[in-house]
Amino acid sequence: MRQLLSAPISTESSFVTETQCPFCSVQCKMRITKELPIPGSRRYSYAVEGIPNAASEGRLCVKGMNSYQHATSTDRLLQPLVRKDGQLVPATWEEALNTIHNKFQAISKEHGPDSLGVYGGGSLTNESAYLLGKFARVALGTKYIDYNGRFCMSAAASAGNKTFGIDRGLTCRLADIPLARCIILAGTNIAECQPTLMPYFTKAKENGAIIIVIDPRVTATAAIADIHLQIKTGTDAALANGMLKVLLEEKLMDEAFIAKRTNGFAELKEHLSSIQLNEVAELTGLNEETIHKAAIAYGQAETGIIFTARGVEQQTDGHVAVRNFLNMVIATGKIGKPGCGYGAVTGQGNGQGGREHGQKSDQLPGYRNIEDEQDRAYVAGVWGIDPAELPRKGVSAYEMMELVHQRVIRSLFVMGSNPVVSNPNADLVEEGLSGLDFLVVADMFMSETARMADVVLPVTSYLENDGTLTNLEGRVLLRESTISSPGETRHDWKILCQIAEGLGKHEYFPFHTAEQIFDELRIASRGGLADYYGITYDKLRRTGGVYWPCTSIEETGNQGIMFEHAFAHSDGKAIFMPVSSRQPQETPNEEFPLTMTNGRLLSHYLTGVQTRRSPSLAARNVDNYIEIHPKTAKKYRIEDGEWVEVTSRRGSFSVRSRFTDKIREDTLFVPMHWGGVQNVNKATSPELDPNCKMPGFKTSTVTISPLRLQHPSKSQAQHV
Ligand SMILES: Nc1nc2c(c(=O)[nH]1)N[C@H]1C(S)=C(S)[C@@H](COP(=O)(O)OP(=O)(O)OC[C@H]3O[C@@H](n4cnc5c(=O)[nH]c(N)nc54)[C@H](O)[C@@H]3O)O[C@H]1N2
Ligand SMILES: Nc1nc2c(c(=O)[nH]1)N[C@H]1C(S)=C(S)[C@@H](COP(=O)(O)OP(=O)(O)OC[C@H]3O[C@@H](n4cnc5c(=O)[nH]c(N)nc54)[C@H](O)[C@@H]3O)O[C@H]1N2
Ligand code: SF4
Ligand SMILES: [Mo]
Repeated sequence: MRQLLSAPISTESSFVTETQCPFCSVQCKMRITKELPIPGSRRYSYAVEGIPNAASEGRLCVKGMNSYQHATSTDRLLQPLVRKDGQLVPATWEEALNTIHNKFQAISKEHGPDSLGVYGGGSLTNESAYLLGKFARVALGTKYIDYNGRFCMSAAASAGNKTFGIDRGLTCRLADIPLARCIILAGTNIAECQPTLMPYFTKAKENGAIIIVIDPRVTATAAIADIHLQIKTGTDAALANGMLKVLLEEKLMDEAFIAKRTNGFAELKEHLSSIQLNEVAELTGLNEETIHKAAIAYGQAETGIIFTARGVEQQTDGHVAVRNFLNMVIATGKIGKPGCGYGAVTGQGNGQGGREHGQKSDQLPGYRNIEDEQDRAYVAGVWGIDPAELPRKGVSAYEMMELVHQRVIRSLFVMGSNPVVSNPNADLVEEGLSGLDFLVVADMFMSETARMADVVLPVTSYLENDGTLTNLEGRVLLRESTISSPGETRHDWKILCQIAEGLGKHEYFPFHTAEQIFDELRIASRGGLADYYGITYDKLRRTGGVYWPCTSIEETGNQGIMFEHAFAHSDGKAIFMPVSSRQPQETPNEEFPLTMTNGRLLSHYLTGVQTRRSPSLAARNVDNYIEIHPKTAKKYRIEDGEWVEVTSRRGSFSVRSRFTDKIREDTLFVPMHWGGVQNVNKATSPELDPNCKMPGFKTSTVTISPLRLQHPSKSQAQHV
């Protein structure tokens, strides 16, 4: 039998390759050099340097600098694994693929095609993401496909669609940031999450911009703020109402813009008459003067940009909270011109492209709508199938997990995600996944989800796989590989073609290169909102990146400022929406008196599967922790650095306490990068935003207690 992954991965003994960081949405370009072994040693040395490109301007953050480490780690999965007698054992590709074909066919025959589910991710290239959507609908014939981007971009994307008629992360260029005179950073921690973008903001500040940060914590980003609104978690919609009220009262709205370019202002104005600033202050835990000051700063500035990210969006009211910030943007006319706009700060490397081409349950490529007859007919035509064969819309990512739990979905195919850690209410998700008839996971590593699988498929990493990714600006970038695939790893898209072939669907998946898939994607997206038709690999090589929409080969692509003359709704106008200040959020009570939020650290990425395999990154934060204000800790008799059990209505996890006065006293913060007993998602809320099905990750009520039972300490003796 073959050896399991013990040998170092066998790529070239030395190389110089130009690639893109596999982590966040900036997609910094870099050059990695693997050098010949030092004489007498078996260890290679690697050098990493940033390559200037439009977004990163040659910068890299600590994650990018160390991203070669996981990709070249001996922990990489190098051959397929199949579960036999309860154990995952090495197998040939033939055996793994046969097992998948037989199981998928048997389950589909017995329970119908919708008993098969597909779960994708925003790290996949556009080519793999596109093919995954086609794979679900054409090869498996299931309506159940969704992806981790549901937890990431769905609130902002749905809000952008409703207000502007289109969703592209930034409506402006990064180059507009230094031109803005006021910048609002709402629930976004750029300094840790998109660190190479920070110089754009410091430049803006040097140019005299006022920076307003809205965050319950004094983050590294808040350190550059002129005004920090240290808001109560989950109350951003109310804050935006307060700011809108001030803008209206102080006559800082752009009446000409409102009249010419928007609809629905009368309703908003009427709604604002019921808003009282003192009530907003009460709800948000802020003081009236600071809200007033912040609104005036934004309203009086000649130019301005509002950014939102997951702090505002991962809430049960994420959609309407973003729409209320968009109300501010269009009420002041700060859009469609230099130094102005809105940015939903996209998360994953291909968080933008991954949400455009059909991984989402209700979407077809090019942002087409799976329930729209014309869209169905067009895509069915490109795919060579009868529109009637195309499944209808399925359900969102967490709802899929509920269907798994209810055994409506009997088999799941996971590509590019670690759902057992990243879903809310993780205990239920784990219980559901462990009851599946058949679980397939395609990954580079033995993630927590892969460990539960019946078949694990080893995939190539960003170093070895060609493809395009669309960064947070909406710029499509080509990432080409010169490195051969280690062991028996295969590209995601290749695996999809091979499974489809075994299911008798070869004619729909005849691809030999990523470029061939992209060429089909171009046609499938043609005429859609996210039109990639005019983008080719050749053009990407020549230009270094092209913004979508790009509708013809001759065109250079939208240059980055959107909505200069019209919005994307049929009448060209943006739409206001009145938003209530009192949104249904989990509220503290006697049993669960504290509000817990969560988020990210500089050195780890998402569920940590990759960054924990990078020794330089892992060493920076070995274990998870909970940020707690010392005054709150005192009330719960918790000491700095001791183990704490955190319990919500869903479940419990345990982490060490970390005292900080940089957080609100009524709020706790836990990083999201750990699984197992340290997984914050054992306690997070699975309540979904009704508009976009985003879970309310960022607001959960909990109680905390020190975990001292096994190790009685002196302090415990004093307290108990
Ligand atoms: N280092 C690192 N970088 C990453 C990632 C990573 O895992 N690690 N992940 C990438 C991905 S996929 C994503 S989606 C992005 C996420 O990027 P961000 O959204 O910036 O990251 P988070 O830390 O989740 O949340 C941002 C901030 O929201 C605050 N917050 C919490 N609750 C509230 C609230 O109710 N209101 C407001 N206004 N703020 C609140 C938190 O305190 C936190 O500082 O980062 C990307 N970049
Ligand atoms: N509590 C809480 N939970 C959250 C969030 C939060 O802020 N708080 N944020 C949510 C957000 S915004 C996100 S984006 C999700 C992310 O949640 P996940 O999708 O679970 O995140 P990752 O850890 O990136 O998991 C990706 C997996 O795919 C593998 N992988 C990476 N690249 C590839 C590839 O190219 N192909 C294949 N086949 N596999 C690959 C990695 O090794 C890893 O195992 O988490 C969500 N969960
Ligand atoms: S993590 Fe993001 S900011 Fe850091 S190097 Fe990678 S792409 Fe750039
Ligand atoms: Mo994300």
